[in-house]
Amino acid sequence: MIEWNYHKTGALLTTGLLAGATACHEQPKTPDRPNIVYIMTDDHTAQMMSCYDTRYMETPHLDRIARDGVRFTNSFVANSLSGPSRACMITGKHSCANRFFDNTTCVFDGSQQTFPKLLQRAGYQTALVGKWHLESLPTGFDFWEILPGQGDYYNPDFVTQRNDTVRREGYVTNIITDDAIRWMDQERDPSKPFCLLIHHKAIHRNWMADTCNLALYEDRTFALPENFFDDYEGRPAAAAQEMSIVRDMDMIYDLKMLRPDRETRLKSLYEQFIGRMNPEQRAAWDAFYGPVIEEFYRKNPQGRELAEWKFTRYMRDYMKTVKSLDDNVGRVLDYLEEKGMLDNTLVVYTSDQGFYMGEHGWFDKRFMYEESMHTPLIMRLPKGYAAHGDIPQLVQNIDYAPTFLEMAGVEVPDDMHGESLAPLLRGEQPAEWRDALYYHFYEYPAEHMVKRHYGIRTDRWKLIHFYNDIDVWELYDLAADPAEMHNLYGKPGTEEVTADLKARLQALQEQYGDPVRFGPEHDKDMPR
Ligand code: SGN
Ligand code: CA
Repeated sequence: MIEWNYHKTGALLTTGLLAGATACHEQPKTPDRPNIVYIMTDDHTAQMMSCYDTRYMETPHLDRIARDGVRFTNSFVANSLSGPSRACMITGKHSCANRFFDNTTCVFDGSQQTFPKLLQRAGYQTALVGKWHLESLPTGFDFWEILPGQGDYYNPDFVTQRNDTVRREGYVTNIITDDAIRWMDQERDPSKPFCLLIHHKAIHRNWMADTCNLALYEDRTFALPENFFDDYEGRPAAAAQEMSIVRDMDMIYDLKMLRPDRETRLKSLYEQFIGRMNPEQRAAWDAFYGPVIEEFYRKNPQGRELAEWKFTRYMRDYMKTVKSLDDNVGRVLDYLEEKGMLDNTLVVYTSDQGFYMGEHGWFDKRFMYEESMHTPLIMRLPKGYAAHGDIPQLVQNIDYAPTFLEMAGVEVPDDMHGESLAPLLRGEQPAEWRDALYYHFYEYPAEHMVKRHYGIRTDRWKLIHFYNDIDVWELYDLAADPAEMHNLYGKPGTEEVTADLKARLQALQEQYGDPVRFGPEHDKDMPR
């Protein structure tokens, strides 16, 4: 089994897979109805969590979840984009069934079955605070308070349950956490178990840190990833994207090099964002970025030097934004501990997808390639769940809904596509576990110009079909080529594995009811 785990510290986690597998011992009793605190961030990739990867930054509070609980080393999404990922998670179904295909044209049908509704019906108190991004208003929650669309980092607006919009003073990651803790502490019905979704805006583009973290990491420099200057040979869809750090990252909007006499495509959007700041926030922002801007325009780097400069600034801004997340996750853990609730609560930390930190020269996500199909998934388990350490099975974000339901003692509906992870969390080694994952990305033509594609990933192989205005297959041997640089499709010697993967891909499409059948002639079946 190949684990999505580029640079892990062997020492950090013990492989505790067998913890629950001591056959002669009685299984510890799992609690009947644990609380569920489901923390999800936006675009937080495993490269930027020290429990997965030690090259870049320290995330001590997230590491605490992994150290005390479990770390999934083969965790993936079904469609690497915010709205679609959220729809997959909340329904336990692939996009073809929940009908939320992309961020730009879809409105979530809130009358459909979701796990919060099923938990609520079973007597759980349910709440959602933060990013929602499904366009219709939330259903199935006793309490909710959401950011409109992507939300803002500074002094964000929230849409409340009364359907009014309230502007709040402060930094978004702190406010979401304050409100989540306030709900647990003062507003919920303490006689009932609860399920709380804390869904952050951070670390979404354009990576605006809290003023108190602006000065951090300024002494850090990073080597460009080996494939930063990828030539995309044999991969025309990869060549066609618009998510290159060198070419597409905006000097002002993304990298904050604001100067009155410079214009960039996204400058006015950046001005709106910083225009939301109060005088103290703005003064701290300008005090930090002013000298960086001055130095940048004075030195005027070009070519490779400019590429390195952009990559460095991107990494630092991203890390500063993660710092607030890590600290705020620590606050939630401390609160649960202080109230004596940790042992009766499932704490989940994940992201709506992974992200490129310069691999292939990119930022953003969307592709079925590893960095963006993978998503971090760590959990602290309620007492009685025996798993500890790494869980290597192939899991996907459609699995969260059935997992929460099974752990809450609620029957998992047959039409959910996901598998409950509860057996893995009990430390069992199920003889039959899925051996392949299905993926389908639809948002094209659109921002970043990643073409429509679907595919299958097994523990060793990945087969992808890019379609719509292109008809290209890609095949990767992840054991030999984890960076997915060599498209083996059509190469002599791969006939058998290709035929096998195509048959399995088609079987998955049939299983999930996805109408695609290998070819542009089927585009008419697709949404839009
Ligand atoms: C915005 C960003 C994109 C990003 C999408 C989707 N552009 O449109 O870079 O890919 O969100 O992200 S921006 O100019 O508005 O920042 S997602 O995580 O919500 O799916
Ligand atoms: Ca996202």
